[in-house]
Amino acid sequence: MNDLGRLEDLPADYVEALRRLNLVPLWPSLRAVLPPGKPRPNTRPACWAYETLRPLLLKAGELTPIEKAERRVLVLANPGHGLERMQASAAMYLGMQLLLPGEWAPAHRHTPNAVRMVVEGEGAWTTVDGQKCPMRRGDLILTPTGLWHEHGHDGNEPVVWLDVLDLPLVHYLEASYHVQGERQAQHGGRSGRAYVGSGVVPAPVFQRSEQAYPMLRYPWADVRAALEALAANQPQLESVQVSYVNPETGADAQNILGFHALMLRPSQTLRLPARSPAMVFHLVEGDVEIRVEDQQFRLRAADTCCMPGYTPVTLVNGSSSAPTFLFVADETPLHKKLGVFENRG
Ligand code: GTQ
Repeated sequence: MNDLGRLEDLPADYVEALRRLNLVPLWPSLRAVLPPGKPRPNTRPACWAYETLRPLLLKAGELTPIEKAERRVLVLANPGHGLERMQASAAMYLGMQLLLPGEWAPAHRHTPNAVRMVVEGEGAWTTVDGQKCPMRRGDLILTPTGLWHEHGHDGNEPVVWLDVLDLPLVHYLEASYHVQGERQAQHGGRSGRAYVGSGVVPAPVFQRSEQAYPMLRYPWADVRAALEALAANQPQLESVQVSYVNPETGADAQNILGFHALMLRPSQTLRLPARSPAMVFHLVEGDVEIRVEDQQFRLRAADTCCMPGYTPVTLVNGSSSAPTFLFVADETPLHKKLGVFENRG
């Protein structure tokens, strides 16, 4: 590879004359924006242990009333991007949100898409577009772009969930904003259990739903049962995985980020190929070692980690007797829509 001219190689008055006209020479920066062979991601492998984060999140509950926070969240910020940028990867934002008994996080809607993966506690709910979605460990609740949402809590213990948003991307696009709203009237709306039978969808008078997001809540009990059934039915299947989809169309549940659940059989080692999108893993149940490049991360229940794209990742179930269950978020729908998706094996 030939060396390209540097900025310092140019006369200072020439560079200054360019700058005054808002002009920049490409060649000193060409390799930075188009590196050879593969990208140089800022996203680093990073892991957040729930045990270390939890007391600090509960402390936030003492320090900052919900009225002063609106959303009481500690952001899982990837140091490779700089913490103040609050991003886990190029397109993904992760936050751990705390709601205490009796609290209410007021209604708003915004352009970024969000999902909640419930981590701990009982009694909280999110109302999305008028549908009250109860929150239990492992449930996935969608808050797609533009839909009103608010969080409330009728229980008596702290509730914590993981927020996954495409906020860094939408912010980068200069398309991120929110609108405050009134407390929503709760209506039946989409029936929470309407899509429980796989292969059939409700069709009143043979009219299928035309809603863009017909299913908002994916109970963990159903997802876990689907994984166990898949593993039992296909003993040779290496990657026991399901994807969260729109049950009317089979397309990804949301437009930009993809969501999946994965089961590792006892003692299983699963090598995931190097693909262009970054990935997030959240351990719902079990024990896993994640190997990436020359690093290893040991995840216990409720731990979360982030991995850059273009990098193979190996998952090892640390238990020889029990399965391990992971929730996975990634940037695959975005990469596929943009035509930059790659699987390098
Ligand atoms: O719960 O609506 O972590 O608006 C960041 C922004 C959560 C939310 C976040 C949000 C929310």
